[in-house]
Amino acid sequence: MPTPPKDPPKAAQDILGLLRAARTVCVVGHIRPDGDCIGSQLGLALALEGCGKDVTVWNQDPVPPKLKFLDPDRRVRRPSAGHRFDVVIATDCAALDRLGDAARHIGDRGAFVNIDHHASNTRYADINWVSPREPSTGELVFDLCNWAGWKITRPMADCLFTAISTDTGSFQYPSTTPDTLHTAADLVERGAGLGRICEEVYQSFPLTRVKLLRHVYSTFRLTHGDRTAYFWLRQRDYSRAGAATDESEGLIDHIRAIDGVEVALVFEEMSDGVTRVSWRSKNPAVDVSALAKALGGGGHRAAAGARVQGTPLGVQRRVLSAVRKSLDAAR
Ligand SMILES: [Mn+2]
Repeated sequence: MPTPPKDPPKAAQDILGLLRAARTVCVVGHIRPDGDCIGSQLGLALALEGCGKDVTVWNQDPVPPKLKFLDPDRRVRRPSAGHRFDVVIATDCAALDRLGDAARHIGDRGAFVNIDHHASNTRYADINWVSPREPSTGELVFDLCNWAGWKITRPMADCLFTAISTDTGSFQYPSTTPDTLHTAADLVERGAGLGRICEEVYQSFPLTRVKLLRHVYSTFRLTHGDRTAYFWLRQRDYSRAGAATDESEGLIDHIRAIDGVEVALVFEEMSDGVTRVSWRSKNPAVDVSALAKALGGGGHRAAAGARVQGTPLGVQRRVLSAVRKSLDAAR
């Protein structure tokens, strides 16, 4: 059964007006793209190509191997200089700096549009359609297609289903709503290959990632009366596993899943002396996006991240003490 129609908010109406008049459109996404980012970028790009637009899809970082099946024609390219676009659309991107290199090459444009679901979104564009109630940007793109009357083809359905599935933890996170499930069902009816998608995204880990996981299981620590779990990923852990840095995505879920753990954390040593911190919260009273925001990052109540300057131990102390305060306040 199709999702009952909602009315487009003003921002979505404005976006549709802009797109109707546009000839050239660039769809940009965030650095270290995840399934929601790539799925939303490609789903929207295919929709726009379907109605005759000249579409460019840019991401500073490559499509992760497990998502390559969504982009057989290699539409996602590295940003480059010397382009002019009628409309530039950022999908799933909470802040301008998250666009990385792409931000430098989208200056020559008619209008800039921001379609996102992060509560921390800084509303950096000319038109900002930010809907934090949605568990994924993919659902916003789905709604946009329906309001526009664009046909959702099978490849688009694959992209949008992947976007929704990955950002809801396969429909497990509490952010998942009845609408999310209706939308997912609608996409499967339109041909989204549920089996193929799950096989590619969840059942095809490279051995190098499993070696990283072995590191996680053998080194994770519990603290705060076992309510907090965390681990470190240092440069040498990646080289020992032979893994690329983007293979750390999702490792945090393995410690998040421990019974009794309310907050899970990953500390990642970046090459530039910065520590990348990721938070997950299973306690609705612990808003990790607030903790991330205090350190210059952002995200959602249950999943957030920040890049923090300082010595590794110093960063760990600051972060864990803020988590402890938040857990104490949530009692
Ligand atoms: Mn997302």
